Amino acid sequence: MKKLLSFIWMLCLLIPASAEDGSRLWLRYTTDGQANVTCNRQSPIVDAAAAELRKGWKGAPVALTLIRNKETRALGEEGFRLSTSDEGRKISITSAGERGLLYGAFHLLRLQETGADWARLDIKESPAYDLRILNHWDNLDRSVERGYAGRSLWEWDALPSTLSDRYAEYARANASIGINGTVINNVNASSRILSAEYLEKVKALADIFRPYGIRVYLSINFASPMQLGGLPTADPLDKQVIAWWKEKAREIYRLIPDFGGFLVKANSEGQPGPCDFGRSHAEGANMLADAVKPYKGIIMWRAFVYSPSDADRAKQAYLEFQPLDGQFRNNVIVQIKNGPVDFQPREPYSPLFGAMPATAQMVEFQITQEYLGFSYHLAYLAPMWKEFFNFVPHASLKAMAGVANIGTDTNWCGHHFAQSNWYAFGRLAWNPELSSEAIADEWLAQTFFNARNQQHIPAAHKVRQMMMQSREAVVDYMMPIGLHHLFAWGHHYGPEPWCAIPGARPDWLPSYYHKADKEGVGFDRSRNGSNATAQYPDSLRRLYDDIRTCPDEYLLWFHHAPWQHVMQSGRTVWDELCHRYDRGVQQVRNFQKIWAETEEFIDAERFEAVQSRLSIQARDAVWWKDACLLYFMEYSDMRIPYDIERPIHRLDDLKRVKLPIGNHECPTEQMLNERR
Ligand code: GCW
Repeated sequence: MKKLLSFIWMLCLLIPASAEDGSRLWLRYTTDGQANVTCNRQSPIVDAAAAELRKGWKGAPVALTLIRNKETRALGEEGFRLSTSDEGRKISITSAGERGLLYGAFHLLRLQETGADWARLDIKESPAYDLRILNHWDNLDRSVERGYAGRSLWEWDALPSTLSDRYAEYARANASIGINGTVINNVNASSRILSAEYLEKVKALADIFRPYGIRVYLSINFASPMQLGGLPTADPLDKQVIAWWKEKAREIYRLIPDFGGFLVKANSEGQPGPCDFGRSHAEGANMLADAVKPYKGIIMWRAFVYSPSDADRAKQAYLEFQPLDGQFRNNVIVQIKNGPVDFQPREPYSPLFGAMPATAQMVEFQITQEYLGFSYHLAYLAPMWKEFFNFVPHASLKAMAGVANIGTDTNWCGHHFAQSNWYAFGRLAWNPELSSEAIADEWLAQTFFNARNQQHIPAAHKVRQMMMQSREAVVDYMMPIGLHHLFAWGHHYGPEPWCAIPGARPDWLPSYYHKADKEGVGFDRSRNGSNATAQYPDSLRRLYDDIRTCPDEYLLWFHHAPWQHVMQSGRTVWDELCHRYDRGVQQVRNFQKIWAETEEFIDAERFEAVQSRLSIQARDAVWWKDACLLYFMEYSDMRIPYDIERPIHRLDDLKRVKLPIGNHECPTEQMLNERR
């Protein structure tokens, strides 16, 4: 028996303390828990801050001080001052609010992990936005719309009595990057979420998230008064409907006093909304806003609306919402996707931003890679979001939302590098002025490399470069120079520019967007076409309207360009397409090489996981290139330039490829391997 016990003990010593499976995200620090941390206040949030420092801080004693003076008040409840004195032998974090101390603690740990020197620090930070929020498209059956990382984290059947450890881990990870709100259910919402049974479950989650400074919000179904309350109508001006929502708000706030409010997708893609009753979006939003107002709740009302009847989908959100400017209550924020169509690899910004000066607006980014290779492709999205801020000043917005890429996968996001997008979203919502490079460096130092190890630095540098090029590479091999929505019917993973389904909604087919014919390719949105350019401020309108001045990246978004048209690059449209598709493929090949070089610095488990996804990505890039070039060649009737890699597929074969997945499913690796 003794022998057996000592054998088991030996085995335990051999097994590493924690597998390198990505489950620790960017929070990989460990110490002996001896850090000297003092606080002048105790509360669940301050305790969480102190616990975090005890878990990971290796330096001098830290004093967390909650204090309301002129300085801390100016930084706000979530801001903090982090300073050192006595040559770094004393560290102080002060804030007017408990959450400020929490964010200060995480900031200090980040400095440690990224190799900063804390001998002489004096940092003041406060977030750019009061609301930095994730949107989960999680259904109550635990499927996740556009989720590629397993199932929903929320174990609805087990809640509220059984609480997964991952709930607190999730909240902690969010707090570490400053996220302070979460909408936990899909915008295509089931009205059941508002039932008494489910609200108890929501309350259980809210209680776990609260010590990490995170508030819970819910997506609601506008027809809930009918579906759940049995009323004959959901008309926002109906007295009974108004009373129903008021009572519902009261019920929610009784359970969750700091409940954040509602997110609403109305009259969009078949969801019910005020327009069903002849009311406007503003009337619908305002009715809900009044219901949550007494509790300081807010309404995030989505502007993602389009119908098959109108000419140009890219114009519709603006046409519907711009005339409503000034009609919304002041606790309503209109939530707008970054681009006018739908989270494509590249879109111009949505012209609705800035067009409603009397209305609060917020941007919705998509962290989950619905249109950028799911969790199979490495695409670091910070550069895409920064590109948006080149056009829309961040100060003109009220808040930032991101559609989450989180699920039950051990590494949370499916792809180890997809974690960087969750991370980057949080960091940018805190400070949109951070550069994409700086965020990538931070994330890499905390996740993969050791910032204090000189040998790691060149490898980290190359991987950062790879991240920086990755989104552009996806644009190149999927949809360069303004092409968009060339995706397969039924899912958004692979290419199907030829897709033709008899009777399908035209705006759900690729040809609606690319309009390839013998003359050329692209959607004419100039004044000769749909005139979507007129929705932009004058200087941009002029730039985009003229095919000679329209930037190459947006050319086929705004113009139906002749195949022979010479672009700003000096190449014809056809040649440029060929070059971009090829460049995308070559870049992914290069990513594989860069990654191979990191092998000696990275644990085998994560190294191999990333390597295997990069090889899928490389094959997918060729799939995209061959499919699109061979298809468009039938119209251009031109040759693929000789310096470009030849296609390895035949168009007929590619047309037969069908991934056996439903609209909201993620292919397995096996499916992708067998596809060819
Ligand atoms: O992009 C589309 C997605 C839908 C999504 C919708 C939306 C939640 O394909 O899955 O539904 O956008 O944003 O409402």
